Amino acid sequence: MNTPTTRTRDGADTEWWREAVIYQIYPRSFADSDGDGIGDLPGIIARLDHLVALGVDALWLSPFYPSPQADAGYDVADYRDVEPIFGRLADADRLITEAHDRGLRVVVDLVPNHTSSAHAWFVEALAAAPGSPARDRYVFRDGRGPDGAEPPNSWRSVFGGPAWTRTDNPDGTPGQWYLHLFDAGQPDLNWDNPQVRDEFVDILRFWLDRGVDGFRVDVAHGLVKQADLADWHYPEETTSGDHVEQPRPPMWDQDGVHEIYRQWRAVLDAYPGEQILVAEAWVQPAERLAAYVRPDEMHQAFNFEYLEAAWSAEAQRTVIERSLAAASAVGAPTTWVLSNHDVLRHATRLALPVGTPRPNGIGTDDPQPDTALGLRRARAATLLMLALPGSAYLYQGEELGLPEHTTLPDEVRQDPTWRRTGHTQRGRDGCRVPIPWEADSPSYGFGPTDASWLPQPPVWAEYALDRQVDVPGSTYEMYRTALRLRHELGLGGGELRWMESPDDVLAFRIGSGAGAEADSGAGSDSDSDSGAREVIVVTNLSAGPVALPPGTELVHASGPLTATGQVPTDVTAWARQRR
Ligand code: TEU
Repeated sequence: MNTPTTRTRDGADTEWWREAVIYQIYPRSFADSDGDGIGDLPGIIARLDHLVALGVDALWLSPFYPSPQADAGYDVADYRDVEPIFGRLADADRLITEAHDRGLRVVVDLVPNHTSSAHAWFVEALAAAPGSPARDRYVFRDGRGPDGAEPPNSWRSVFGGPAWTRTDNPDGTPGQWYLHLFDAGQPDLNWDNPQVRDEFVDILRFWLDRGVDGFRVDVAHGLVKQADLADWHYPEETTSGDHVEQPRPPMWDQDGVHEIYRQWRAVLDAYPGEQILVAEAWVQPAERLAAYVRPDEMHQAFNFEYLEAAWSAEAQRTVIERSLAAASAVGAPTTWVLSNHDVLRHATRLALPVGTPRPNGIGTDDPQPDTALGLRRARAATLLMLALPGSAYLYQGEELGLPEHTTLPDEVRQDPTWRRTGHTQRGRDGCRVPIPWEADSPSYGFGPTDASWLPQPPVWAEYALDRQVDVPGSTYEMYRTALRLRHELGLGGGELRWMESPDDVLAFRIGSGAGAEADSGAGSDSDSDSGAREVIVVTNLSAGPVALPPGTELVHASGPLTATGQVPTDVTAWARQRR
């Protein structure tokens, strides 16, 4: 196995990212310091101790850069500053310092596939003539048809509608079209243009110089397009890049992207410390995704195949095995993720009938998921995930067991998907609702006033952090204990070994170093006596309760065991060999 090496500030090879638990902060919705109803960087700083208490290793911040917010900040107008609604550049600096002071690493979001239409380059491109260098930084083309009135090709936006918008010439006549795989306010950059490449190297350095520990790379599979921009015939009903069909669509996962990441890796490696690149790439199968994390490219890639896996023992086992094999073939750590700002929260998703496709948002007139079932499965899924080797990503609010907001009034929806699909797909607002911190405060403690950019449902009081701290069995305390044990026992660096188990039950041993050798009686460290550093994980996806393996005792569980000490349906238990 080919293991890349990295250096820390003090010269040690810690490779923190191989087993890190990284917490995603969506700045609009985390904590609001000034009462305008939108979260901000000072708000995050004031809540950093929550992350320390929870026990994560790092945080990843979704974009906080100047932006018209056509796609909640994923439309960046200036990559080297802070959007005034989120604060100032000095706040970003302070956030990095304060996080570091608490032992937390900071990963920022880099959006290289597209800029905002308000970016100076795009404004310049619109004012420039067809064929000009300013236009060459983007993907401008003449339209098809007699008057160029048809889009240049058949591509569709991930958010619905055509992936092209026609421009007006300075004299008011219709002009060329520009490509946008997302919203019209997010024109795609032309990555064949050397200026674009130089600019992003410079942006990387700008944030590295400010002390960030890494970059989550947005739409990492989209930067390079097939040169001929060939038409693509979409299978029925497929407008998103989430599911890659065969043959590969001409706008996703082109081989040319890898050269870009090799260049970026060299930029990062020239800095002291261990900064990482994380690919947000909706690429399947796992082997194809693994190409993004070869030793000279990125460090990690989000494992969306895992996120999408059905809640069945077979699907879970298969995706775990495939993920581990694909990542280890290139010497990279596996990552695990169940929720983020783009998908239904897993406490709601897992309540949907097993095997149904993941809907893009849920609204009042849709069937309403069973909240209790969803939470029960979400807790079981989380405890399974946090025992797996590799790095795990958490999304703000999942540690409270937050469900999706499934009854948002349609008129408050802000995801461009809702508008661009002609009100057929509700989109992602339901997972972006501001976090409840205190049950009895205005906006549940999100900010000093009642203001909240998306309305919080009354049920948020039940989920508020202050209702869960020190409450045995609360979702928050379940996460906290799991993260503490995972850290103490080194589970993230452990080796997974499947055990015999009844049908529809997952069972495996996970242990680090000495503990993993416990079966053979090896292990000589003081705390490595037989099995002490090994956990036996049982996730019961069958219809009835199952016994823990003989000779084991319970360490942690996602829900109460039965009166006779069995693991009920939709519960994960962590046990250890009885001594
Ligand atoms: O998402 C990329 C992407 O293709 C999907 O996550 C997509 O947004 C989703 O499937 C729609 O259902 C990234 C960001 O995570 C997302 O928030 C941005 O909107 C998008 O890029 C554009 O920057």
